[in-house]
Amino acid sequence: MSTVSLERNLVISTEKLQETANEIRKLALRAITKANSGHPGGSLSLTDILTVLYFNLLKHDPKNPNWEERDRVIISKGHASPGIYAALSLAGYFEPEEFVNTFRQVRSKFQGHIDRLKVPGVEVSTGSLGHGLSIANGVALGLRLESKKNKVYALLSDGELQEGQIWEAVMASAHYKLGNLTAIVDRNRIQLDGWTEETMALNPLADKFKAFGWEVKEIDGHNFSEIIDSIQSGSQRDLTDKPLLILANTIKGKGVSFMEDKVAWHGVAPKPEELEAALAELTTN
Ligand SMILES: Cc1ncc(C[n+]2csc(CCOP(=O)(O)OP(=O)(O)O)c2C)c(N)n1
Ligand SMILES: [Mg+2]
Repeated sequence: MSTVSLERNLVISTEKLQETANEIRKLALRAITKANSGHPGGSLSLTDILTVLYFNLLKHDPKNPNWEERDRVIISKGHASPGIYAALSLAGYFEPEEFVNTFRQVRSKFQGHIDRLKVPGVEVSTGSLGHGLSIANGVALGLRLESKKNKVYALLSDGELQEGQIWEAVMASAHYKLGNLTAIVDRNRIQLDGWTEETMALNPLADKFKAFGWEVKEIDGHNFSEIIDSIQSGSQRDLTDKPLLILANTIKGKGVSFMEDKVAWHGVAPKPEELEAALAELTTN
């Protein structure tokens, strides 16, 4: 059994992380199928990163979501709500079945896009892409002004980086030397209806962030050790170091063979028989 040792002196096996990630993926897909609506591809590509954060490295308290000492996770890709709700529910913020049974229903708090006022654990309401990094900058600056040690994580998608606002924010994070900020890009290479490089090329992405004054670590976004090491290196920086970008190479639809790297699974619900096949894969793998 391989293990990873953690900053807070916990040791969590990679098997346990994988098991948790599988459970998150299963809950997300069940909810999307029941609602017959939602975004599987970008939920599954983000899952391993969410798993490391919420089950491993993050300073947070699901019983006290507004705990002042918590790290702040600002998830800019708010359409990945099924994966986010699944992770938050398993972490203990609310009941998993409440989310699965009411996702995207009228009057449910579990809307298609995450809402801070409705769902405990959601730091910022998002869904309109492009805003998360600017918000994270403000939060990081505010915390630093008060000499607080809380870390700020901004989770971004890659198609989202085509928004002009992102690049204003990238400039500002570096200008203000936000050493308490780590941005993680879910680099699944696919956006709504095509490959990013064909729609509006982003490469060379690492070089672009470096040129803007960021430190960059490029990792396999499905390798738990790499995710942990990169996030830990971010959390060990001084408050006025360069901001850190973790460029996480991922696979859209990760974990379900027929969804992996398929543009078509960006925002389509599985049919019941497809759900069964997906759940079977996630149970045996
Ligand atoms: C400002 C804005 N424009 C359009 C959309 C509609 N939309 C939702 S998801 C998506 C594609 C996102 O692709 P990417 O950012 O790569 O996300 P991921 O692959 O992680 O799902 C789009 C265009 C939106 N949510 N916000
Ligand atoms: Mg993408």
